[in-house]
Amino acid sequence: MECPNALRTTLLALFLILDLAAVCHGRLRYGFYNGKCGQQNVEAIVQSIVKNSFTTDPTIVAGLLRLQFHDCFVNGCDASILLDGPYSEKTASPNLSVFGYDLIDQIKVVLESVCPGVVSCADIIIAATRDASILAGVPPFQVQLGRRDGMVSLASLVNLPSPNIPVPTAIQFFQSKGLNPFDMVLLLGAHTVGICHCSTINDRLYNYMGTNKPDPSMNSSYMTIVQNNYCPKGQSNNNYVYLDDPSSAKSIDNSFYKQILNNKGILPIDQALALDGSTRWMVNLLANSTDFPSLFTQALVKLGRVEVLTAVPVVY
Ligand code: HEM
Ligand SMILES: *[C@@H]1O[C@H](CO)[C@@H](O)[C@H](O)[C@H]1NC(C)=O
Ligand SMILES: *[C@@H]1O[C@H](CO)[C@@H](O)[C@H](O)[C@H]1NC(C)=O
Ligand SMILES: CC(=O)N[C@H]1CO[C@H](CO)[C@@H](O)[C@@H]1O
Repeated sequence: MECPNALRTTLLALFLILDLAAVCHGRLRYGFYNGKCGQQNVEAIVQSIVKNSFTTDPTIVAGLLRLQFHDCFVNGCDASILLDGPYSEKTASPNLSVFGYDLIDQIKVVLESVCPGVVSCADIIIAATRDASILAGVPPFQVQLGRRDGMVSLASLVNLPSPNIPVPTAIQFFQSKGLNPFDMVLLLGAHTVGICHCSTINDRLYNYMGTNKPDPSMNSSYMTIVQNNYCPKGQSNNNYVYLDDPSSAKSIDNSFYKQILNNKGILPIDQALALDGSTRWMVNLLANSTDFPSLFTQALVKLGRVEVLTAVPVVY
Protein backbone atom coordinates (compact mmCIF):
# COMPACT_ATOMS: atom_id res chain seq x y z
CA MET A 1 0.00 0.00 0.00
CA GLU A 2 1.27 3.40 -0.96
CA CYS A 3 -0.27 6.78 -0.74
CA PRO A 4 -2.53 7.37 -3.69
CA ASN A 5 -0.21 9.50 -5.77
CA ALA A 6 1.67 6.31 -6.59
CA LEU A 7 -1.33 5.11 -8.58
CA ARG A 8 -1.26 5.46 -12.30
CA THR A 9 -3.67 7.97 -13.74
CA THR A 10 -5.05 5.26 -15.98
CA LEU A 11 -6.03 3.16 -12.98
CA LEU A 12 -7.58 6.22 -11.54
CA ALA A 13 -10.31 6.27 -14.14
CA LEU A 14 -11.44 2.85 -12.90
CA PHE A 15 -11.52 4.00 -9.30
CA LEU A 16 -13.67 6.91 -10.28
CA ILE A 17 -16.28 4.65 -11.80
CA LEU A 18 -16.24 2.47 -8.69
CA ASP A 19 -16.78 5.37 -6.37
CA LEU A 20 -20.38 4.60 -5.59
CA ALA A 21 -19.54 4.10 -1.95
CA ALA A 22 -22.00 5.27 0.64
CA VAL A 23 -20.03 6.70 3.50
CA CYS A 24 -20.78 6.59 7.18
CA HIS A 25 -19.34 9.41 9.21
CA GLY A 26 -17.80 8.01 12.37
CA ARG A 27 -15.65 9.88 14.84
CA LEU A 28 -12.10 11.07 15.05
CA ARG A 29 -10.24 10.30 18.27
CA TYR A 30 -7.11 11.25 20.16
CA GLY A 31 -4.66 8.36 20.22
CA PHE A 32 -6.61 6.60 17.49
CA TYR A 33 -3.67 4.36 16.56
CA ASN A 34 -2.75 3.36 20.12
CA GLY A 35 -2.54 -0.44 20.15
CA LYS A 36 -3.40 -0.69 16.46
CA CYS A 37 0.20 -1.01 15.25
CA GLY A 38 1.62 -3.66 17.56
CA GLN A 39 3.96 -2.06 20.07
CA GLN A 40 4.73 0.79 17.71
CA ASN A 41 3.83 4.39 18.40
CA VAL A 42 2.49 5.63 15.06
CA GLU A 43 2.52 9.32 15.92
CA ALA A 44 6.09 9.12 17.25
CA ILE A 45 7.22 7.49 13.99
CA VAL A 46 5.61 10.27 11.95
CA GLN A 47 7.16 12.89 14.20
CA SER A 48 10.69 11.54 13.90
CA ILE A 49 10.54 11.38 10.10
CA VAL A 50 9.16 14.92 9.90
CA LYS A 51 11.89 16.12 12.22
CA ASN A 52 14.62 14.62 10.04
CA SER A 53 13.11 16.15 6.97
CA PHE A 54 12.78 19.56 8.63
CA THR A 55 16.44 19.47 9.66
CA THR A 56 17.41 19.00 6.03
CA ASP A 57 14.94 21.52 4.67
CA PRO A 58 12.66 23.70 6.83
CA THR A 59 10.53 24.62 3.80
CA ILE A 60 8.76 21.32 4.44
CA VAL A 61 6.57 23.29 6.86
CA ALA A 62 5.16 25.37 4.01
CA GLY A 63 4.88 22.32 1.76
CA LEU A 64 2.84 20.40 4.33
CA LEU A 65 0.60 23.28 5.37
CA ARG A 66 -0.31 23.94 1.78
CA LEU A 67 -0.83 20.23 1.17
CA GLN A 68 -3.23 19.99 4.11
CA PHE A 69 -5.15 23.06 2.95
CA HIS A 70 -5.54 21.72 -0.57
CA ASP A 71 -6.40 18.22 0.61
CA CYS A 72 -9.04 19.40 3.07
CA PHE A 73 -10.61 21.90 0.67
CA VAL A 74 -10.95 19.43 -2.17
CA ASN A 75 -13.42 16.71 -1.22
CA GLY A 76 -12.52 16.82 2.49
CA CYS A 77 -9.35 15.72 4.32
CA ASP A 78 -9.16 12.31 2.65
CA ALA A 79 -5.73 12.35 0.94
CA SER A 80 -7.50 12.57 -2.40
CA ILE A 81 -5.27 15.46 -3.33
CA LEU A 82 -2.50 12.89 -3.55
CA LEU A 83 -4.46 10.96 -6.15
CA ASP A 84 -4.29 13.95 -8.36
CA GLY A 85 -0.82 13.03 -9.62
CA PRO A 86 -0.31 15.79 -12.13
CA TYR A 87 -1.78 18.25 -9.64
CA SER A 88 1.56 19.97 -9.30
CA GLU A 89 1.19 21.13 -12.86
CA LYS A 90 -1.81 23.15 -11.82
CA THR A 91 -0.10 24.91 -8.98
CA ALA A 92 2.46 27.63 -9.30
CA SER A 93 4.51 25.83 -6.69
CA PRO A 94 5.43 22.46 -8.17
CA ASN A 95 8.66 21.79 -6.36
CA LEU A 96 7.54 22.35 -2.81
CA SER A 97 4.27 20.56 -3.24
CA VAL A 98 6.08 17.57 -4.65
CA PHE A 99 8.42 17.75 -1.69
CA GLY A 100 5.41 17.47 0.62
CA TYR A 101 3.98 14.52 -1.32
CA ASP A 102 7.30 12.70 -1.13
CA LEU A 103 7.47 13.06 2.61
CA ILE A 104 3.94 11.70 3.04
CA ASP A 105 4.90 8.73 0.86
CA GLN A 106 8.10 8.15 2.76
CA ILE A 107 6.20 8.06 6.05
CA LYS A 108 3.59 5.72 4.57
CA VAL A 109 6.30 3.28 3.44
CA VAL A 110 7.79 3.16 6.93
CA LEU A 111 4.38 2.69 8.59
CA GLU A 112 3.39 -0.02 6.10
CA SER A 113 6.57 -1.90 6.99
CA VAL A 114 5.61 -2.00 10.68
CA CYS A 115 1.83 -2.42 10.38
CA PRO A 116 0.49 -2.84 6.86
CA GLY A 117 -2.86 -1.33 5.94
CA VAL A 118 -3.44 0.42 9.25
CA VAL A 119 -2.56 4.10 8.96
CA SER A 120 -4.32 6.24 6.37
CA CYS A 121 -2.53 8.77 4.20
CA ALA A 122 -5.16 11.32 5.24
CA ASP A 123 -4.08 10.95 8.89
CA ILE A 124 -0.40 11.07 7.92
CA ILE A 125 -0.98 14.47 6.28
CA ILE A 126 -2.67 15.80 9.43
CA ALA A 127 -0.10 14.40 11.89
CA ALA A 128 2.90 15.41 9.78
CA THR A 129 1.58 18.95 9.30
CA ARG A 130 1.02 19.21 13.05
CA ASP A 131 4.58 18.09 13.75
CA ALA A 132 6.07 20.43 11.15
CA SER A 133 4.08 23.37 12.53
CA ILE A 134 5.42 22.71 16.03
CA LEU A 135 8.96 22.66 14.63
CA ALA A 136 8.20 26.07 13.10
CA GLY A 137 7.22 27.55 16.45
CA VAL A 138 3.61 26.86 17.40
CA PRO A 139 2.97 25.40 20.86
CA PRO A 140 2.56 21.60 20.97
CA PHE A 141 -1.00 20.45 20.26
CA GLN A 142 -2.92 17.23 19.80
CA VAL A 143 -4.78 16.14 16.68
CA GLN A 144 -7.54 13.59 16.47
CA LEU A 145 -7.02 10.79 13.96
CA GLY A 146 -9.09 8.06 12.33
CA ARG A 147 -9.57 9.46 8.83
CA ARG A 148 -10.10 7.09 5.98
CA ASP A 149 -8.56 7.72 2.56
CA GLY A 150 -10.91 8.67 -0.23
CA MET A 151 -10.86 6.88 -3.52
CA VAL A 152 -11.95 9.62 -5.79
CA SER A 153 -10.00 12.49 -7.22
CA LEU A 154 -11.52 14.47 -10.00
CA ALA A 155 -9.81 17.44 -11.52
CA SER A 156 -13.25 18.98 -11.70
CA LEU A 157 -13.48 18.89 -7.90
CA VAL A 158 -10.33 20.95 -7.60
CA ASN A 159 -11.94 24.27 -6.94
CA LEU A 160 -9.51 26.26 -4.86
CA PRO A 161 -9.83 29.98 -4.24
CA SER A 162 -7.86 32.25 -6.54
CA PRO A 163 -5.42 34.71 -4.96
CA ASN A 164 -7.38 37.50 -6.62
CA ILE A 165 -10.76 36.86 -5.01
CA PRO A 166 -12.33 39.58 -2.89
CA VAL A 167 -12.54 39.03 0.85
CA PRO A 168 -16.34 38.46 0.92
CA THR A 169 -16.00 35.69 -1.67
CA ALA A 170 -13.17 34.10 0.31
CA ILE A 171 -15.33 34.27 3.43
CA GLN A 172 -18.15 32.47 1.63
CA PHE A 173 -15.70 29.87 0.41
CA PHE A 174 -14.45 29.12 3.91
CA GLN A 175 -17.97 29.21 5.29
CA SER A 176 -18.98 26.53 2.80
CA LYS A 177 -16.37 24.32 4.52
CA GLY A 178 -17.65 25.13 8.00
CA LEU A 179 -14.92 27.65 8.77
CA ASN A 180 -15.76 31.14 10.01
CA PRO A 181 -14.08 34.42 8.96
CA PHE A 182 -11.77 34.39 11.96
CA ASP A 183 -10.67 30.83 11.10
CA MET A 184 -9.98 32.09 7.59
CA VAL A 185 -7.84 35.02 8.73
CA LEU A 186 -5.92 32.68 11.05
CA LEU A 187 -5.41 30.02 8.39
CA LEU A 188 -4.21 32.52 5.82
CA GLY A 189 -1.59 33.27 8.46
CA ALA A 190 0.05 30.07 7.18
CA HIS A 191 1.44 32.37 4.52
CA THR A 192 3.85 33.49 7.26
CA VAL A 193 6.11 30.61 6.16
CA GLY A 194 5.38 30.59 2.45
CA ILE A 195 6.66 31.79 -0.85
CA CYS A 196 4.95 32.86 -4.02
CA HIS A 197 6.25 32.42 -7.52
CA CYS A 198 6.80 35.71 -9.26
CA SER A 199 4.55 34.66 -12.12
CA THR A 200 1.60 34.71 -9.71
CA ILE A 201 2.02 38.44 -9.06
CA ASN A 202 3.68 39.71 -12.23
CA ASP A 203 0.72 41.93 -13.02
CA ARG A 204 0.91 43.59 -9.60
CA LEU A 205 4.60 44.26 -10.06
CA TYR A 206 4.70 45.49 -13.63
CA ASN A 207 1.33 45.87 -15.24
CA TYR A 208 -1.40 46.46 -12.74
CA MET A 209 -4.77 46.31 -14.46
CA GLY A 210 -3.19 47.01 -17.81
CA THR A 211 -1.61 50.27 -16.66
CA ASN A 212 1.97 49.20 -17.36
CA LYS A 213 2.69 50.38 -13.83
CA PRO A 214 3.00 48.63 -10.47
CA ASP A 215 0.02 48.24 -8.15
CA PRO A 216 -0.06 51.60 -6.32
CA SER A 217 -1.55 49.99 -3.23
CA MET A 218 1.68 48.18 -2.39
CA ASN A 219 4.14 49.94 -0.07
CA SER A 220 6.34 51.66 -2.62
CA SER A 221 9.66 51.03 -0.91
CA TYR A 222 8.75 47.38 -0.59
CA MET A 223 7.64 47.28 -4.21
CA THR A 224 11.14 48.37 -5.22
CA ILE A 225 12.71 45.65 -3.08
CA VAL A 226 10.48 42.96 -4.55
CA GLN A 227 11.12 44.17 -8.09
CA ASN A 228 14.88 44.43 -7.67
CA ASN A 229 15.74 41.60 -5.32
CA TYR A 230 13.15 38.92 -5.96
CA CYS A 231 11.18 39.33 -9.13
CA PRO A 232 13.14 41.27 -11.74
CA LYS A 233 11.13 41.92 -14.87
CA GLY A 234 11.26 39.16 -17.45
CA GLN A 235 13.27 36.76 -15.31
CA SER A 236 12.77 33.06 -14.76
CA ASN A 237 9.38 31.80 -13.72
CA ASN A 238 11.11 29.86 -10.95
CA ASN A 239 11.88 33.08 -9.11
CA TYR A 240 9.94 33.59 -5.93
CA VAL A 241 9.30 36.07 -3.17
CA TYR A 242 8.44 35.46 0.49
CA LEU A 243 4.80 35.96 1.45
CA ASP A 244 5.99 37.34 4.79
CA ASP A 245 8.91 39.51 5.88
CA PRO A 246 11.91 37.51 4.55
CA SER A 247 13.65 37.72 7.92
CA SER A 248 10.70 35.96 9.54
CA ALA A 249 9.80 33.55 6.78
CA LYS A 250 10.78 30.40 8.64
CA SER A 251 8.68 30.70 11.75
CA ILE A 252 4.95 30.63 12.31
CA ASP A 253 4.51 34.02 13.95
CA ASN A 254 2.31 37.08 13.63
CA SER A 255 4.70 39.14 11.51
CA PHE A 256 2.59 38.32 8.45
CA TYR A 257 -0.20 40.47 9.91
CA LYS A 258 2.19 43.36 10.57
CA GLN A 259 3.47 43.00 7.04
CA ILE A 260 0.03 43.36 5.49
CA LEU A 261 -0.81 46.31 7.76
CA ASN A 262 2.26 48.00 6.25
CA ASN A 263 0.85 47.33 2.78
CA LYS A 264 3.52 44.75 2.09
CA GLY A 265 1.17 41.90 1.27
CA ILE A 266 2.30 39.91 -1.76
CA LEU A 267 -0.86 38.07 -2.75
CA PRO A 268 -3.88 40.26 -3.45
CA ILE A 269 -6.01 38.22 -1.02
CA ASP A 270 -3.41 38.65 1.74
CA GLN A 271 -3.30 42.40 1.29
CA ALA A 272 -7.07 42.54 1.07
CA LEU A 273 -7.41 41.05 4.58
CA ALA A 274 -5.83 44.20 5.97
CA LEU A 275 -7.94 46.53 3.82
CA ASP A 276 -11.39 45.00 3.98
CA GLY A 277 -13.56 46.32 6.79
CA SER A 278 -14.80 42.86 7.71
CA THR A 279 -11.34 41.42 8.41
CA ARG A 280 -9.15 44.43 9.22
CA TRP A 281 -10.03 44.32 12.92
CA MET A 282 -8.85 40.72 13.13
CA VAL A 283 -5.60 41.61 11.40
CA ASN A 284 -5.06 44.47 13.87
CA LEU A 285 -5.77 42.15 16.75
CA LEU A 286 -3.40 39.45 15.57
CA ALA A 287 -0.65 41.90 14.69
CA ASN A 288 -0.75 43.26 18.24
CA SER A 289 -0.96 39.97 20.06
CA THR A 290 1.25 37.04 20.96
CA ASP A 291 -1.69 34.64 20.69
CA PHE A 292 -1.42 33.91 17.00
CA PRO A 293 0.63 30.68 17.18
CA SER A 294 -1.78 29.02 19.58
CA LEU A 295 -4.90 30.34 17.80
CA PHE A 296 -3.40 29.06 14.56
CA THR A 297 -3.21 25.52 15.94
CA GLN A 298 -6.92 25.66 16.77
CA ALA A 299 -7.80 26.80 13.26
CA LEU A 300 -5.58 24.10 11.79
CA VAL A 301 -7.40 21.48 13.84
CA LYS A 302 -10.72 22.78 12.46
CA LEU A 303 -9.33 22.63 8.93
CA GLY A 304 -8.38 19.01 9.61
CA ARG A 305 -12.00 18.15 10.34
CA VAL A 306 -13.46 19.39 7.06
CA GLU A 307 -15.63 16.66 5.52
CA VAL A 308 -13.60 13.75 6.85
CA LEU A 309 -14.37 10.13 6.12
CA THR A 310 -14.08 7.83 9.09
CA ALA A 311 -16.00 4.55 8.95
CA VAL A 312 -15.34 1.87 6.36
CA PRO A 313 -17.38 2.57 3.24
CA VAL A 314 -20.26 0.33 2.28
CA VAL A 315 -20.23 -0.37 -1.45
CA TYR A 316 -23.53 -1.33 -2.99
C1 HEM B 1 -8.22 32.21 0.12
C2 HEM B 1 -7.37 31.28 0.47
C3 HEM B 1 -6.00 31.08 -0.13
C4 HEM B 1 -5.49 31.46 -1.32
C5 HEM B 1 -6.18 32.22 -2.44
C6 HEM B 1 -4.12 31.00 -1.36
C7 HEM B 1 -3.26 31.18 -2.43
C8 HEM B 1 -1.93 30.89 -2.42
C9 HEM B 1 -1.02 31.19 -3.50
C10 HEM B 1 -1.38 31.82 -4.83
C11 HEM B 1 0.21 30.81 -3.09
C12 HEM B 1 1.51 30.97 -3.85
C13 HEM B 1 1.78 29.77 -4.66
C14 HEM B 1 3.00 29.99 -5.49
O1 HEM B 1 3.05 30.94 -6.26
O2 HEM B 1 3.94 29.18 -5.38
C15 HEM B 1 0.08 30.25 -1.77
C16 HEM B 1 1.11 29.72 -1.04
C17 HEM B 1 0.92 29.09 0.17
N1 HEM B 1 -0.26 28.84 0.81
FE1 HEM B 1 -2.02 29.67 0.36
N2 HEM B 1 -3.82 30.36 -0.20
C18 HEM B 1 -4.94 30.37 0.58
C19 HEM B 1 -5.09 29.80 1.83
C20 HEM B 1 -4.13 29.03 2.43
C21 HEM B 1 -4.35 28.24 3.63
C22 HEM B 1 -5.67 28.13 4.38
C23 HEM B 1 -3.17 27.63 3.91
C24 HEM B 1 -2.82 26.68 5.02
C25 HEM B 1 -3.43 26.61 6.18
C26 HEM B 1 -2.21 28.06 2.91
C27 HEM B 1 -0.89 27.72 2.90
C28 HEM B 1 0.00 28.17 1.97
C29 HEM B 1 1.43 28.00 2.11
C30 HEM B 1 2.15 27.35 3.29
C31 HEM B 1 2.00 28.56 0.97
C32 HEM B 1 3.47 28.62 0.62
C33 HEM B 1 3.85 27.40 -0.15
C34 HEM B 1 5.30 27.38 -0.47
O3 HEM B 1 6.09 28.03 0.24
O4 HEM B 1 5.62 26.70 -1.43
N3 HEM B 1 -2.84 28.89 2.03
N4 HEM B 1 -1.23 30.31 -1.39
C1 LIG C 1 5.99 51.15 4.18
O1 LIG C 1 6.95 50.40 4.90
C2 LIG C 1 7.64 51.10 5.90
C3 LIG C 1 8.63 50.20 6.59
O2 LIG C 1 9.45 49.55 5.67
C4 LIG C 1 6.67 51.62 6.94
O3 LIG C 1 7.35 52.39 7.90
C5 LIG C 1 5.60 52.44 6.27
O4 LIG C 1 4.63 52.81 7.22
C6 LIG C 1 4.95 51.69 5.13
N1 LIG C 1 4.04 52.56 4.42
C7 LIG C 1 2.74 52.33 4.32
C8 LIG C 1 1.97 53.32 3.52
O5 LIG C 1 2.19 51.35 4.79
C1 LIG D 1 -2.45 47.54 16.90
O1 LIG D 1 -3.68 48.09 17.25
C2 LIG D 1 -3.94 49.42 16.82
C3 LIG D 1 -5.33 49.81 17.21
O2 LIG D 1 -5.77 49.15 18.32
C4 LIG D 1 -3.77 49.53 15.32
O3 LIG D 1 -3.91 50.87 14.91
C5 LIG D 1 -2.43 48.99 14.91
O4 LIG D 1 -2.30 49.05 13.52
C6 LIG D 1 -2.32 47.56 15.40
N1 LIG D 1 -1.16 46.87 14.87
C7 LIG D 1 0.11 47.06 15.22
C8 LIG D 1 1.12 46.22 14.53
O5 LIG D 1 0.47 47.85 16.05
C1 LIG E 1 14.72 20.79 -7.28
C2 LIG E 1 13.65 20.72 -8.32
O1 LIG E 1 12.87 19.79 -8.35
N1 LIG E 1 13.58 21.73 -9.18
C3 LIG E 1 12.58 21.83 -10.20
C4 LIG E 1 11.53 22.87 -9.86
O2 LIG E 1 10.57 22.99 -10.89
C5 LIG E 1 11.09 23.35 -12.13
C6 LIG E 1 9.94 23.44 -13.10
O3 LIG E 1 8.92 24.21 -12.58
C7 LIG E 1 12.14 22.34 -12.60
O4 LIG E 1 12.72 22.79 -13.80
C8 LIG E 1 13.21 22.17 -11.53
O5 LIG E 1 14.10 21.15 -11.91
